[in-house]
Amino acid sequence: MKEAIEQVLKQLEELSVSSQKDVEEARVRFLGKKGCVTALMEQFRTVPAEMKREYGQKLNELKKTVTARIEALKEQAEATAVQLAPKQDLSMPGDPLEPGSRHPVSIVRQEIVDIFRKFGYDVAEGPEIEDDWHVFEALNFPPNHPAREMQDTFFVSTGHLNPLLLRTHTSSVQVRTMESQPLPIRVICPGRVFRNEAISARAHCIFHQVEGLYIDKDVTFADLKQAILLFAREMFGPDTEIRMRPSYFPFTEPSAEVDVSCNICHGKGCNICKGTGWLEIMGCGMVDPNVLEASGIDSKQYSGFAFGMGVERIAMLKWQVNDLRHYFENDMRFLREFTTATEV
Ligand code: 2U9
Repeated sequence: MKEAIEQVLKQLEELSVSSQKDVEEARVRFLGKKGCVTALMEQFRTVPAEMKREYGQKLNELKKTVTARIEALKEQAEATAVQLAPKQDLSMPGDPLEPGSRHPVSIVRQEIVDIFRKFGYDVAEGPEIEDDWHVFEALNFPPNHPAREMQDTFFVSTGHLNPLLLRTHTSSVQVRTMESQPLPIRVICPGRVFRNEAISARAHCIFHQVEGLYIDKDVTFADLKQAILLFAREMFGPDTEIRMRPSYFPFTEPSAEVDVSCNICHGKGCNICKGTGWLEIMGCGMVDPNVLEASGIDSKQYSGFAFGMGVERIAMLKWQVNDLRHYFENDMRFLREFTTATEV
């Protein structure tokens, strides 16, 4: 066995390889399943017990030496291969970069924000992770309102006195504005909101809202109607009409749902407006006095209106998209439809 080990070392010394292929062949010859080092390892079983220690050490050393030499040869061959590789042609044109485009939800949110900025509204943003006060309590939600349940709202932490949750509407930003800004207030709050809903063509657990709030002395429902009519005409065209239907929200009284006249069939009835001639676009109302008082505003002196709309819903109406999920899947075939020269 001693001679056999020396024989292998001699072969290793004489080894002269240059290409990566040669190195691989040498590796197989020495260390492969049928290689000479592997064969010696197998022979080790037949070595008499009293010599096992000495030969065991020698064989281990041999394997280490061979492995190190093969590794070194491999590195050398790789370096040579790189040197010999044809040089890159630096004058070649680069890979084309496909310009990105704005997401349709972002385009519509910006359009809504721009319209209200033109009317003199400020824009405010706030945290997506909120506390119970800013999302529910300050907005006059009764203690047992279903939105406060785990099934409807995502709670981040429930263990302590002031649980944190993902905001279910951007109204929390208006609450923060009322708490920190001087009156009068005229603000819109765009942002992402979260609700524990099953995902379908008409609902998603994440979506975007733009909400607005106007508080001053003598603000009336007539002011609200006029602001929304002007917004609807900017957004959907100058011939647009609106109608309001009574509704209920904990934070406004009275409350209403707003429809715009269908800009597809102009009131004749089509499958977009389901034959009614009207499309629902938002909710609104006069801010409940309890909500003003909760943020320290004197409801005897001040009044206000508020409104809220889902950005995806407006975008669906604008582009006649029939499934909300398209806005979240980032399928390039869908997103490319919104690549226009002005939006890039
Ligand atoms: C404060 C006071 C009142 C915001 C309002 C609505 C009506 C409304 C929905 C539209 C579709 C939410 O995205 S949606 O599901 N919103 O109908 N939102 S009034 O009222 C407020 C907000 C803040 C301090």
